[in-house]
Amino acid sequence: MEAGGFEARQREREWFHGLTVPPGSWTVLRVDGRGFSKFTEASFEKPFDPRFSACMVETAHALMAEFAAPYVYTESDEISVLLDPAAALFGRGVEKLVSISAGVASAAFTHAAGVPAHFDGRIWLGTTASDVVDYFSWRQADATRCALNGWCYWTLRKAGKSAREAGGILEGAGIPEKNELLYAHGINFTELPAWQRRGVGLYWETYEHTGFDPVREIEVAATRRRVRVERELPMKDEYRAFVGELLQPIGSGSRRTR
Ligand SMILES: Nc1nc2c(ncn2[C@@H]2O[C@H](COP(=O)(O)OP(=O)(O)O)[C@@H](O)[C@H]2O)c(=O)[nH]1
Ligand SMILES: [Mg+2]
Repeated sequence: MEAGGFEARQREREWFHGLTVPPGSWTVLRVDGRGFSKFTEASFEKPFDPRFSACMVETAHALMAEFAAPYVYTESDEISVLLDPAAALFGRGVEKLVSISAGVASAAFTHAAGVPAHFDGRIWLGTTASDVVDYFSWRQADATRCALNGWCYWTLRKAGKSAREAGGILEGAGIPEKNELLYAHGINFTELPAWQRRGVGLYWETYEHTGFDPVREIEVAATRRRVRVERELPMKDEYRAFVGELLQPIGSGSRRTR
């Protein structure tokens, strides 16, 4: 048997390796904690724990750095990482993007939390900036829905209801009933911390830095970039406008070249 042919046939069996994200498309990688309902019950406060949120934000940071992401959004146990359409990371390879995002998230979270945890990954594709606004608006609505459900469920559990009873009470209950349930237990949903109801956004902001040039012995002003962690995101139309504004310098013709 000819050795070169053998090699090529083995490579051919890496069947999905040629699968790529279409060039120029808007890509969001979303990672989600695997089995976190159970995992968080053992190590974190229910329904929300600032320590858990801090671990998620640290994980979001790591993903932002690895993928040079212009925007990263985290809610509950998931993180959405927006890629720059012009960047063509990892040759736009689907296997690479999915596995590296899940791998980075698992390592970063495990490091932050001190207990082993892992994430799955998937790819969302949009064709326009407006699709991306829809996407993040969709995830934020999910954050609000999960926060309301989580608060109701754990309020009932802490009031002595079993998992089955709490589930039964919430099944078929609408948003007003859920708000009233919380209110009856002294909780005003709209006054709960914004990060729980709206998620947390990470984006780049520029700031002026004054440094000292030791050669010329003068003070020099420089514009630098740093990551801003926004725990007080706006919601609904205001959030859409906020995301739209972040996308403007990316989506326009003036795409950054790397
Ligand atoms: N204790 C705790 N749990 C959280 C927190 N944020 C999210 N979770 C839990 O993470 C789980 C995420 O849901 P989902 O991904 O559908 O469940 P999974 O399939 O078990 O990972 C839910 O059970 C949430 O209650 C938090 O701040 N504290
Ligand atoms: Mg999960």
